[in-house]
Amino acid sequence: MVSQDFVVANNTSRAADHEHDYETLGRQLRRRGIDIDRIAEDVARFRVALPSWAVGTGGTRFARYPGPGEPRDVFDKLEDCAAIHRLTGATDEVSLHFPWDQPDDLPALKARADELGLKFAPVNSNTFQDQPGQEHSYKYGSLTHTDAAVRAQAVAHNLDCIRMGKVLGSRALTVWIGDGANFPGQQHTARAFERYLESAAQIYAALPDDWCMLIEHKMYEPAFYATVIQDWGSSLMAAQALGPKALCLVDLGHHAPNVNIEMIVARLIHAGRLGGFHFNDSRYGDDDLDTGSINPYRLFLVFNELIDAERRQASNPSLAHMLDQSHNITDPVESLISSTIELQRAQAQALLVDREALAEFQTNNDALMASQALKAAFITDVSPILAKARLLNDAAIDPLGAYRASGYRQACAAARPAARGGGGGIV
Ligand SMILES: [Mn+2]
Repeated sequence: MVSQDFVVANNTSRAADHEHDYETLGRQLRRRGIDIDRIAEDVARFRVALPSWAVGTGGTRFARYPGPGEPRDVFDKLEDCAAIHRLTGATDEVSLHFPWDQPDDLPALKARADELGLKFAPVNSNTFQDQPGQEHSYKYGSLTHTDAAVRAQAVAHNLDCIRMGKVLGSRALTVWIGDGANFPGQQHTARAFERYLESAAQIYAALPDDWCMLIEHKMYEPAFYATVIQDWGSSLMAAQALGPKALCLVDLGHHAPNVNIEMIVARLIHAGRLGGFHFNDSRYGDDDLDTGSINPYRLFLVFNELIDAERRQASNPSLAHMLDQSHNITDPVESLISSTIELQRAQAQALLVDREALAEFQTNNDALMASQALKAAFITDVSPILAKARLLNDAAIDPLGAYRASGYRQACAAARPAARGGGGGIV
């Protein structure tokens, strides 16, 4: 574990510089009519769930190169998540994936999470892989399969995920299916969607009152010609057909290159159906790169829509923020720490937008100054605000520096025997 005492000691040597930087930025922001403490308090309230599948090294379709001290099971994964939360103060929730994370003893897992101060975010079902001993194969689809017996098996797995999630205190089920076609003509496009709605309705009917179902769309892969839930339009149609507890989940990597994701976010908020995010970054496709590592401006623009909706008190359910990344060449703990920081950075920048001025520029069709209003917020170095937010949460001023100094990875490498390399780890 990374202990609280260690974090406090690590902060001591950085406190004076931090205070100085925070005061300097505070003076700057005061001139812009912004109270830095309010921004820091808002950022301190931000939470993002860690994906259990991302604390181990990911992989590509070609190979996986495991690192030292990888988690061996879901209990080790919780340890890593707790270490990340200790350093960031923003990640006390974990999103599990079944059956990957299915323990023999669910109450024991819940008890361990309680001990570590962790809660469970939406649980994820998996009908895009066959599991050992499974009666029917998902090779040609799951919830939309032409064979009713396969669809029933896929529905049953989702109901099982809800059952397990209830024991763990989760309140949502995320459903992503790889169903689709590789060839024109392979699948009846309309009927496949109808079968999806029929299967999803059975899952929806099993949701407890305080649960929601998050529908995750993805343009392609593994289906390379047509995917049944390929875009936000299909996702929204499904959500609206199912009922108010069905919401749309936006994974930033699941769109064509250059698609205007912030606009999708705005439209889903308009419909009251934005359920949450899988944050990551991408250059070409579903690259699952670290959040904010490729296109931080886009991330800022997404948060700009979220803050705008908040200020307008737009009617939309509260959002499930989750990371969904594949760490192939970095220490996954470090990637998750830095991704959390980038999310808070985007949030802080979006909180700095002068919305009154922006509204006026928009009304007057002053395109240049409107874009400058956004840029002024984006180019402000909000790092001292992020550090302050972490201090408010008893976390580290410099989480990455503290992590490297903690020797956590080395301790894990000693305690956890090396995982074998081998097959592709794409998830
Ligand atoms: Mn995802």
